[in-house]
Amino acid sequence: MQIDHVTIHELQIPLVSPFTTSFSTQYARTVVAIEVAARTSAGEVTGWGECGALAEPVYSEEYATGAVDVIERFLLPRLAEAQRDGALSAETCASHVESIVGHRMAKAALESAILDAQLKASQTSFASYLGVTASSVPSGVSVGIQESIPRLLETVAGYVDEGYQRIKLKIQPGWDIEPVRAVREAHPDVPLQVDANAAYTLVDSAHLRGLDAFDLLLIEQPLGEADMRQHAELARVMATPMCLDESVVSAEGAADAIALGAAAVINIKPSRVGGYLEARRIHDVARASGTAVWCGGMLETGLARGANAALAGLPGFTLPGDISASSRFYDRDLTTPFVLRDGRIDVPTFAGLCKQPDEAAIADFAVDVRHVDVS
Ligand code: OSB
Ligand code: MG
Repeated sequence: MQIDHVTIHELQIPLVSPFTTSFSTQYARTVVAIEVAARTSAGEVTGWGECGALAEPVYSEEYATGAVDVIERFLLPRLAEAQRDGALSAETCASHVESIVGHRMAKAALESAILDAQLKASQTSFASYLGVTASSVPSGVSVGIQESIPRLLETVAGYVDEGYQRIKLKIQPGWDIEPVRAVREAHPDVPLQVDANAAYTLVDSAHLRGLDAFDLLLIEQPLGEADMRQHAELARVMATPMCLDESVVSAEGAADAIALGAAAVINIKPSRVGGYLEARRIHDVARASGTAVWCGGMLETGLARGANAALAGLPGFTLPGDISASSRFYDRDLTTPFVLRDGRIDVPTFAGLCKQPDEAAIADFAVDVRHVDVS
């Protein structure tokens, strides 16, 4: 395929309720969406890709306007250069931008847009591209830190009533043992897990062991992003399975984490690891060693929620993902909404990676639009 124009949309979409984690409170989601206009043997197609970066570099080093800058200034010129020498494909995209260090979320957005265009041109769903035959995947929900335990119980009860099959509670020092105990007492059988987003240190080991009493599926990223060895040490003293999110950004890193005993489980977020192709490699590495994986999220809009559901249809995704309905985060999504059916999200059958965006929503939420010529 040949790409002539790329449009970088920066959007600001209100959240249905504030989402608080150990690193910040989000009131709206800043979304960078990439639109590529491609010429293929099947004619002209438009591909879309969503960037996982948040507005501020508080979850990882990347942030939305930084992603816009790196895409415009460094990634697109390399893509333009590469396509002068031959046709582009999603599978070669990463190699064209590998001289740029890091910026995986920016790279993932671009690769997604190209993959979307490529799959649309060949009339292929992302599920069939992956070899996924599942028609739906179980849906879990990530519950932010609340102002009080009664408020938390109300929120969790609402999600359980909606049919969510697994609850993930965000924790931080001062909001951990007691909220988890309260939810476990109210819902003795609900599959439950916690996510600390790197809020603790090894000094907290004895305290964190208190979570072992609540039959949790896993504890996600209790320690810092760079603390792989320390996670292995904590894993040795806790009964709750150790899961890494922030610390795993590549298939090589996943292999190291598994070998070190730092991860009994891996949260695979396509955006964090540079895209869906690397996400599949991590799945393959983990599956080969019997390590469970599940699909994490970055408050994706409808542009990326379906692709996450397709990815989660791969056989190694043995735990429910943070793939909730559009209504978990948005009153108005960028696409027709994803909905829960019996606690599950359908694996899309449409051609491509992204659901067709609602042009009016894209226009209404726009805060910045840039047109880049890459011909
Ligand atoms: O750590 O998994 C995380 C959202 C933003 C940044 C980091 C995380 C999250 C979530 C929400 O937990 C996952 C989702 O439902 O999209
Ligand atoms: Mg996490």
